[in-house]
Amino acid sequence: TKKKVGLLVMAYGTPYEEADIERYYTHIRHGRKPSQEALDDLTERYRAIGGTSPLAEITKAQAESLEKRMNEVQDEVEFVHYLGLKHIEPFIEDGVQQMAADGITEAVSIVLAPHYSTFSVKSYNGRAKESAEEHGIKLCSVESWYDAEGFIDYWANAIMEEYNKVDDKEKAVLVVSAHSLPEKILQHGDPYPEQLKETADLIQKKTGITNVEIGWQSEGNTPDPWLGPDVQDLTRDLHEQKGYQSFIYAPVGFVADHLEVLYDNDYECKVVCDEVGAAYYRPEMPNTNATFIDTLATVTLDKYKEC
Ligand code: FEC
Repeated sequence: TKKKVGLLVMAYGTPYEEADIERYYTHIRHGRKPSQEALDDLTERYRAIGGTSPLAEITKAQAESLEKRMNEVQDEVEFVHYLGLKHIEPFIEDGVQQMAADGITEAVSIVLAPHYSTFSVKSYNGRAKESAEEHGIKLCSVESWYDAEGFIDYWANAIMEEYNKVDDKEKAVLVVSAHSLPEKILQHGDPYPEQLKETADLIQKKTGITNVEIGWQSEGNTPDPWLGPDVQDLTRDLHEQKGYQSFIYAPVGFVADHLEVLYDNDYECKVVCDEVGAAYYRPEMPNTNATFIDTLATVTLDKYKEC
């Protein structure tokens, strides 16, 4: 029988039902309860996309497909996946503990977010490493995959499907975005903005689209400054200054249909497009697309082999 190797698939997590929203939001806020107003606002946004987010199901399906693919493309070991979520159970620590309980001694991990930042991937990987050490599991972690060929191919194809619907291409613009983070990350040389720029450049090369802009979205409700321009402001400014009539939004910092895309892009950005009389387009998210999953499998296997 083949050796079993743990595949820790880490992702953000989402409330499973409305009653989970408060504790989830409190966890995101490092244990500080949100105000009633903030909680109501978030609950309304979940209601606007159907009550809860499809993210829980999609993350599960992505992890299962990744395990399947990693066992199809090699037959030296058997990868067994464990979910490890950042803000709700099964938490990262729960996933690692389960691995240990199942007798796993060696594992590889990947975060379902392409760009490295001290605020996101570093904290996922740090928690995973600490738990793995506690349980005596040897763990190797993927740090980023924002430039993986198949990832760029996925987005180039998905974007072209929308771009081809646009008649006047000179008046169309592609807005490539990721989740905003507090500007203070820049003081310590965080690679996050540079990695987003590289993803955008690679997509630009692959698609040949000339009007490409970088934007930031979904920023938090805190007093400190966040990375900008925000995608909504950017939409207004580009329409005013360059006369763009069609906006194609590629939220490449995310990999699934969830609140930050279904609300922040499909509702909030669309409102601005409607306001200025421009057309709104948003390519499909990667979810369990085969090219995308195959790319994650390649990146994760490469990490495992060099480990
Ligand atoms: O349930 C869903 O469908 C949405 C899940 C979701 C994803 C996601 C991804 C990222 N976030 C990142 C950073 C921050 C920072 C704050 C913050 C706040 C929230 C709130 C919700 C939320 N995030 Fe999130 N994020 C998702 C959901 N996020 C809900 C709280 C209400 C709100 O602000 O809208 C600010 C925390 C604070 O207040 O101090 C910072 C980053 C990503 C992309 C990388 C990743 O997926 O890990 C970075 C999905």
